[in-house]
Amino acid sequence: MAKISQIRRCYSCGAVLQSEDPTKEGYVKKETLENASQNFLFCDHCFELERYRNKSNEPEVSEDYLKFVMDAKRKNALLVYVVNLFSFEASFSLQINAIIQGMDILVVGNKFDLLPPTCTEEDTKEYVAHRFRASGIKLTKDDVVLATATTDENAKHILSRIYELRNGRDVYVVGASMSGKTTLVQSFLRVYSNMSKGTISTHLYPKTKLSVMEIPLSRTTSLYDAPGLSINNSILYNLDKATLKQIYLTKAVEAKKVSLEEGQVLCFGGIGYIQLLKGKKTEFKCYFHDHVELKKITGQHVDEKFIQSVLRKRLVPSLPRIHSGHDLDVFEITITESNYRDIGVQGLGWINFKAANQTFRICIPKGVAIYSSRPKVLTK
Ligand SMILES: Nc1nc2c(ncn2[C@@H]2O[C@H](COP(=O)(O)OP(=O)(O)OP(=O)(O)O)[C@@H](O)[C@H]2O)c(=O)[nH]1
Ligand SMILES: [Mg+2]
Repeated sequence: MAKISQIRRCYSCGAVLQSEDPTKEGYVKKETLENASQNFLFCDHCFELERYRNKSNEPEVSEDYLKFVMDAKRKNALLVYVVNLFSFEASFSLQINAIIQGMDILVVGNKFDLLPPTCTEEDTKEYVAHRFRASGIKLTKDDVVLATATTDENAKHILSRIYELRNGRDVYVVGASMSGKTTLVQSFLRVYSNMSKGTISTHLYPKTKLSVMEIPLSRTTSLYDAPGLSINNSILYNLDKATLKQIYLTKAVEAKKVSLEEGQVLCFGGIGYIQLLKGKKTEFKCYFHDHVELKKITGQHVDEKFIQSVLRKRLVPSLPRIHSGHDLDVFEITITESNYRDIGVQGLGWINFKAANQTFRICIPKGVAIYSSRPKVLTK
């Protein structure tokens, strides 16, 4: 009688897995191979590279942008750091944060209109300050102001805070691309057109290719608005124009409830998914654009089922550039505490749940960042 056994391959490099020779490709420890019940299995080499590349991707920083921020530091300028409240958690660059340590910073939490109306201003400011502290910048909620820059509602208040804090110094507006810096600066110009008698100009920032808008504040000082930090680790950067338009949030996000049992997968359209690898049935509140289809996949081989659904364009939106599991980054997160937590995908949205020692696996397009944080929207 013939005994047939399936030969398994490394999910990442595709090498046939073996436990005999650690010097040859596809080596994986015997016990890992024997005990692996999951669909994904990595050889030890890829396991180190992929799974423990647990540090989520940071945005790319250009030399020009570094120069812009270093100049702000050298001039002891006031930094106005604008974040997009819907998704900014993975937008920090350690390199930039190292430079801006110790500078005077006013954080503008912009796009407040995109958060659910239940979010209070005080809680949101505290959340933003906490995210800055988590990324190494010591701020309190008093260093944060909120804005909806598309209306002029808070422009006067923010501008007077800037004048108070700048104390005769230059002002540099920084933050990720699309966070609303230029919209904010334009709202300043509308509410207070006499910022200076000088002429507003757009020119290349010295020794860079950055096109900056310079607004004179006095005879010798200015406010500078440059194109922001790259969002190459955001899902928004990875979408074609039509899909981007489809899922780009323009009104307050609403929570949708979905629950997962162990092993089940929740797809964020054809963009990625989260799987409850280990843990009790968990209820999620999902904060995504209405057009991101939230669909469950159950049973075996969920990864293969996901890829097939994407290829057949059964999930909305479906990303054209996912052809196989190799186009996805895989992360695992175990949450040990027993509080409410968020897990988010940069630019796309987040889920909120009661943590109870669950382990999650998250698959998203290569290069996109994920994050885990305390809840942005508190459960009241
Ligand atoms: N819903 C909402 N949209 C906003 C808000 N502020 C800006 N936007 C939109 O966000 C997009 C980006 O705004 P910009 O002001 O160009 O962003 P930026 O930070 O200057 O971007 P870069 O110059 O690329 O770094 C635009 O479509 C704005 O209309 C806001 O408060 N709420
Ligand atoms: Mg701009």
